[in-house]
Amino acid sequence: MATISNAVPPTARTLKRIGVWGAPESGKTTFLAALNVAVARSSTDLLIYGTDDEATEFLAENTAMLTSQRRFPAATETNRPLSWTMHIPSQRPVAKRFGRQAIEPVNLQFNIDLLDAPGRHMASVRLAGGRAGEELFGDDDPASEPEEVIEHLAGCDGIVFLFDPIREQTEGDAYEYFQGTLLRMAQRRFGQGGAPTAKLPQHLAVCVTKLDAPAVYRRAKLGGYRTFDENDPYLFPRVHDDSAAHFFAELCRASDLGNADLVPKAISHYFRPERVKYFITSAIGFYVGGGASRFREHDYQNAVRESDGSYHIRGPIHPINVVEPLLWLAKCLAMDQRA
Ligand SMILES: Nc1nc2c(ncn2[C@@H]2O[C@H](COP(=O)(O)OP(=O)(O)OP(=O)(O)O)[C@@H](O)[C@H]2O)c(=O)[nH]1
Ligand SMILES: [Mg+2]
Repeated sequence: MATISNAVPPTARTLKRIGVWGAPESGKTTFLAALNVAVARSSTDLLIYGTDDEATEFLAENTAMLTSQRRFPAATETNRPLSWTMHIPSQRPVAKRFGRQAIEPVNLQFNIDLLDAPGRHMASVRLAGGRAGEELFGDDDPASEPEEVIEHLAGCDGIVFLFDPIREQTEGDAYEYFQGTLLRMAQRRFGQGGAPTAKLPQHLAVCVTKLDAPAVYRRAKLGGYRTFDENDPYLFPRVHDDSAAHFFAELCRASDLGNADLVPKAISHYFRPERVKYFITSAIGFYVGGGASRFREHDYQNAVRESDGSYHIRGPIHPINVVEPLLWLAKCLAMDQRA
């Protein structure tokens, strides 16, 4: 039986690589940019900082962009490696004498090496119709940026996969981007001789983005997925982790244009089920302002479209499930290290 130890928490350092994967405009850069705010708003005692100037600059610049300028980051033009450290209070099981186990508190110092890459680098191989992937992968240049992305993802311990239901409705290309990357990762892992049942080793946090967008929020509400946490002073709507996988599958099935319904199948074919978890997220969260102190059903949109087609953010950002996928990955990877 496990007992709680009273020892002073030791610090466990781990160097892990986390990849962020998603189609263009799926929200990768905004998700990372919102992380700083998500950490600051978290009820857990977390800390995040860059381990070099580039990573610190990214956090500082993009946090200011979202919070002061109230604009979204620009589309990513080129691969940008980012190296951060997160401090996470956690617990780990330790073996005691006589075959007993104890749970001990531990401060995880989690070094995250990320690559923020343009989504177009994750396109499929030689797509029909001259889409982005054709010219990008055409010469198979190993030094090219798309190759660097695949190389990075294949070598990651954990992956945050972002699925944007809005883009899927207009472009219908989520599966295209998903399977292009997946096949190349599998090729690197298994080569020519992989067993048919072999799975990729990574932990995968599947994150549906833009819950705050009306098309996604309405579907969550009408489908009965919406919940409220009574401990949340803002009473923001969420989708509980237990039903996140169902909601994700429903959004994938709802795609009239593309083949997104194949994405959940592909996930279960390529990844171990116990290493996959689903999160319904929003980097900017819902609007609270104009004298209101909590979420209001009739005025929740935080991203509004301007006449030039760009979006601006109306009020403070309240990221939803942005830090949680990383916390989950950190915990899984800390356990793995122990094994
Ligand atoms: N409503 C809403 N829109 C978002 C959110 N996050 C991103 N967006 C929108 O999605 C657009 C693209 O976001 P990015 O973060 O640049 O997406 P990306 O995946 O990094 O795109 P590339 O770098 O081009 O691959 C933004 O300009 C916003 O319009 C969100 O949390 N809510
Ligand atoms: Mg980007």
